[in-house]
Amino acid sequence: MKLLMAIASSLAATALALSVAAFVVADRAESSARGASPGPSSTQAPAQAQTLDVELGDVYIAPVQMSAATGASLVLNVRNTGAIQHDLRVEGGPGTAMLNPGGSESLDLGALDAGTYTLFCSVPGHREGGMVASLVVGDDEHAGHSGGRMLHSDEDYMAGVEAFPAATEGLGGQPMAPELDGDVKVFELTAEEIAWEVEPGVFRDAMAYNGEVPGPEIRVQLGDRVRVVLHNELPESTAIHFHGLVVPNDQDGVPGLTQPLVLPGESWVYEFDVVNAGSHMYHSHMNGSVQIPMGLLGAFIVEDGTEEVVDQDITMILNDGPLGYTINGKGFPATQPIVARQGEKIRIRYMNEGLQIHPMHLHGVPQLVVAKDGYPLPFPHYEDTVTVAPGERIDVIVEATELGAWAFHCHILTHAEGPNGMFGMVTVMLVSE
Ligand SMILES: [Cu+2]
Repeated sequence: MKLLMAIASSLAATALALSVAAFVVADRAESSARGASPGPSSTQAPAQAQTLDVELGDVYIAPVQMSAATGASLVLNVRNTGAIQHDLRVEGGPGTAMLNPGGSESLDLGALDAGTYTLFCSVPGHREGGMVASLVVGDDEHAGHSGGRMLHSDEDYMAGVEAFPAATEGLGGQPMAPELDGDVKVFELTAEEIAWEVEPGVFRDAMAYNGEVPGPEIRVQLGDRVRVVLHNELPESTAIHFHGLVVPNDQDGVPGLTQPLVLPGESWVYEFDVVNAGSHMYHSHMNGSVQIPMGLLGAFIVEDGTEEVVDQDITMILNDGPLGYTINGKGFPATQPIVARQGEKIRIRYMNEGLQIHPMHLHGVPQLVVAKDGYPLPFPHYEDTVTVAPGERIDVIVEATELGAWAFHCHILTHAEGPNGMFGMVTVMLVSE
């Protein structure tokens, strides 16, 4: 961070001031309730009921802005169109039950007092991930010129930018040196539940290998013999799948199909020759839609000596779910910047361990796409927005030719910015002389 600060202070031309000022997350929750209290109003005469259709997706609420009149009861017809559970709650008021995928519920709010109400999903991480909407009832004096739209907060926005890059506890994806057993490279991974600080002051229930999210980065050479020893300290069964690596069937890590369950307290040993190079991953293959989004994942990189020589080799693991929208386990402003000297060549290895696609847009310079799923492309090509689908790995080369602080973010904008500023999948490439 000191290095970044020094470089940042030398960038007089850039308007982006970086400091470690505290990021006031609490403000996010408070800026929209504005004293309105949910619940039926006894002073209103019954009138025609109003209904609004509300869709809960992964992870969004549609529409994001709703309006209703005073004096008539309001019913929200809520449907979960996503692939995971969601609910809809009125801040300080009632809410639906937890709805399974495809589930629906009519939420009768009665006749509400005039005001602006905040609606959100209470699944951990979903509100921060964008599942928040506003409901303006009547002629809300606070809605001002926005015509009922929730006004964004310049103060919160600037506080987030100024806090970047914010310090948090724990750093994921740290390089892991193997123990050697003869010629075999041995990696010990312990799966356990932890509390993980995703952004300053925000700790989420997570699952981690060796206490970090993503798990330690494994990097070996083509032809190596590798042993991975899994210790399961979770309260549930698990297993490790080596995603993208060509391994013997009985090392593929799918309980019931290629191996027994690894029960709580048990260990399991994987061992194989590494026969294909490139950017790969390891992750849980048990209760995967929960264990992987909660953090049981890591990079497994295989070098074969033919890689283009670069000044920096950066792994960017994208994830979404209970930890929010994260790059290498952190959400903005706790994401790590890329700090480069002008002219440096940087390899970025995108890996998507989440449930959604993430089009990663780097301002300033194009990205040369050189490999997909670990396999070099016969004809590398330029993109400025590189879409990474779940399970994919895409390698790009970026040349830091342009000076300045360049925003670098997912371009599904609800993964990157809300009324209270930037969050989630946002970082900065800082290029200095
Ligand atoms: Cu995204």
